[in-house]
Amino acid sequence: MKPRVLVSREVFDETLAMLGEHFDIESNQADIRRSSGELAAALADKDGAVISTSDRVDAALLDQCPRLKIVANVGVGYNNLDLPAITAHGVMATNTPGVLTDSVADYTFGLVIATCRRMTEGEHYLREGQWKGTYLKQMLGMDVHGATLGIIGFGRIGQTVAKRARGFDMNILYHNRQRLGPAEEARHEAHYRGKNDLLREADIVVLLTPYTPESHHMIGAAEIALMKPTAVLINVARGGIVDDAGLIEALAAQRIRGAGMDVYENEPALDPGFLRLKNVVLSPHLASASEPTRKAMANTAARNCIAALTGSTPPNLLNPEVKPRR
Ligand code: 8YV
Repeated sequence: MKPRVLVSREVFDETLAMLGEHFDIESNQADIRRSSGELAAALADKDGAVISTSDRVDAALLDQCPRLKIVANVGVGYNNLDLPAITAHGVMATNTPGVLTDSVADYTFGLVIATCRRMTEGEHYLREGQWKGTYLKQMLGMDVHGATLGIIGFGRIGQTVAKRARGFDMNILYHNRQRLGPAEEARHEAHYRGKNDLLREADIVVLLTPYTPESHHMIGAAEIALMKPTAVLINVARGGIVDDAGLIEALAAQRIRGAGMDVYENEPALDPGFLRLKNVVLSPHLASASEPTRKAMANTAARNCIAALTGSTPPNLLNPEVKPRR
């Protein structure tokens, strides 16, 4: 009997072909969204799952999936996984780090430029037929080159954003759970700051930290009040790291210049307050959405699943205390 694997959301044909060489696959190329109950039912007779970061895996689900040995996240962030519960059920969990780093760093810079230079605001203005010709003080923004960039969360993606920032002659500050060594800081031309000092000094604050109970509402009204009135905030990490209601209130009061958002609390049901604002760029969680990168993410998850169900240790195992078993 071939192991049975669920692919919870639409993937690329090549990913299904890769998995199909080893497993009986239940796919979802119609990309129908499942409730947690429907996901549990679909997983009840499965040995493995290739899932999206919007699929929640917790004890309640795992209790209904006695055969499950691996959950392979198609994404680097894994706040959708209750890792202690997954480990307690003897199930391996994996993610897809590295393959999306450059695409997310590119997109982050796109959001930085779009927010600082009011790019989408200008497009709406034009599309609404308001543009009557150019004039000197039209829709003035702030310069990105030479500005002070503050990166909160200085992992692979944060460091890659810093690499792009050096190309813009920016002064780079970073805050991270662990401070880097002097050689590493020198290599990235990045200066360590406590979170509040970074918020006070930066012209552009970029959030790239994992979403955990500790980082929940890491940026709320009090933190935004520390920022310069000319500063912008960019969230490409996870909804919930920012208190969206507090941010909306600050943007409406123009306590900071603007924000660029790719992730939201309760997404896709983001706070409608964002939609009434001009000084925010709104993106629907697209930071890794280049075709080569999304293919690499899906195929990486597939390889993790194949390794786990053929007795090897998956390359991106998040809970090494759980051993592969057939
Ligand atoms: C995912 C992401 O693409 O990797 C992550 O953690 O958030 C994105 O790259 C997104 O979750 C959609 O699948």
